[in-house]
Amino acid sequence: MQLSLQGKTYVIMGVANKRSIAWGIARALHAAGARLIFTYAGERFENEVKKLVATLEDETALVLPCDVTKDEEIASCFAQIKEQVGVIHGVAHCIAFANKEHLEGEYMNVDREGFLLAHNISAYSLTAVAKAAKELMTEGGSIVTLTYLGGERVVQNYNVMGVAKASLEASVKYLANDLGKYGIRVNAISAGPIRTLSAKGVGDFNSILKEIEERAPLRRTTTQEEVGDTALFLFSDLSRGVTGEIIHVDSGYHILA
Ligand code: NDP
Ligand code: N5H
Repeated sequence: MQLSLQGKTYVIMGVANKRSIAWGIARALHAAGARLIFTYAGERFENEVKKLVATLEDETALVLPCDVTKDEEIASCFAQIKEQVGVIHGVAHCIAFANKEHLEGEYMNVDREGFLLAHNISAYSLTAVAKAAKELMTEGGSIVTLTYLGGERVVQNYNVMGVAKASLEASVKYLANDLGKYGIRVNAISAGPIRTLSAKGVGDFNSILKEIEERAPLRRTTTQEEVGDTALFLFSDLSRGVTGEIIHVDSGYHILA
């Protein structure tokens, strides 16, 4: 059994720039010989994504719009993929959003609209995407999403995103149960903090990283490459017995009190 993904096709959702975790996953899958399809939310990052994808020098790569708040966009995105590629073998869901003002201070200050927005984009979207992807995953496959420790425990400032990640993690388990009979596995990677565009503007991100360097069992922060390699394992047959799992790729930080 090998880690080669030659002859397999994966949809990568959530590349904003070269720091994106989704891009770390894309590089690992590309190196293993996979064909990749990229989706982006808004025109804001379309050019950035296209520029990055061009660096892979793979003429078979596709770049399509898919704002996950729009059912019709999810439907047309996967319809286009079906038309142009046919069968897919997996999806990397690397998408989350909450209003900035709800990522500081007390959790309970979130309003109904902000709560629903965070849950819509960061949790419900996995279920909507899994349902659309299932139709193209006729040879079975693997769906991978990204979560964070703040979905299991209270982490200062993570707030409504922590509640949304708890919902995402429960969705992983229910989807794994629904999709197992079709040979489709569903897992999450709980990544340690990585400096990405989403993490930008987080006041004390430096001190969060410093605490990990000082206290995490491996005494270093998490890299995009580490997450990419674990995703590669989850997309390959080496993980064929693993589903409904939340794998921590965080230098072991989650085991600490
Ligand atoms: P990025 O900012 O690079 O990626 C976030 C992505 O979410 C962007 O590509 C953005 O797309 C996408 N997105 C937001 N709204 C929508 C939407 N409506 N439809 C489709 N896509 C949307 O940050 P990360 O790489 O850090 O984040 C990826 C995932 O990793 C997230 O789920 C995050 O919670 C998780 N994670 C991150 C950690 C970290 O420390 N960085 C730690 C643990 C988990 P666009 O740019 O096109 O708007
Ligand atoms: C405990 C922390 C620090 C608090 C930070 C919370 C981060 C939450 C993640 C969400 C996804 C950030 C977010 O929605 C930011 C937006 O309000 C503003 N940013 C944008 O619109 C940019 C341009 C686009 C590209 O971003 C998105 N998401 O579309 C958590 C950290 C230690 C770890 C961390 C950063 C976790 C995580 O889930 O990302």
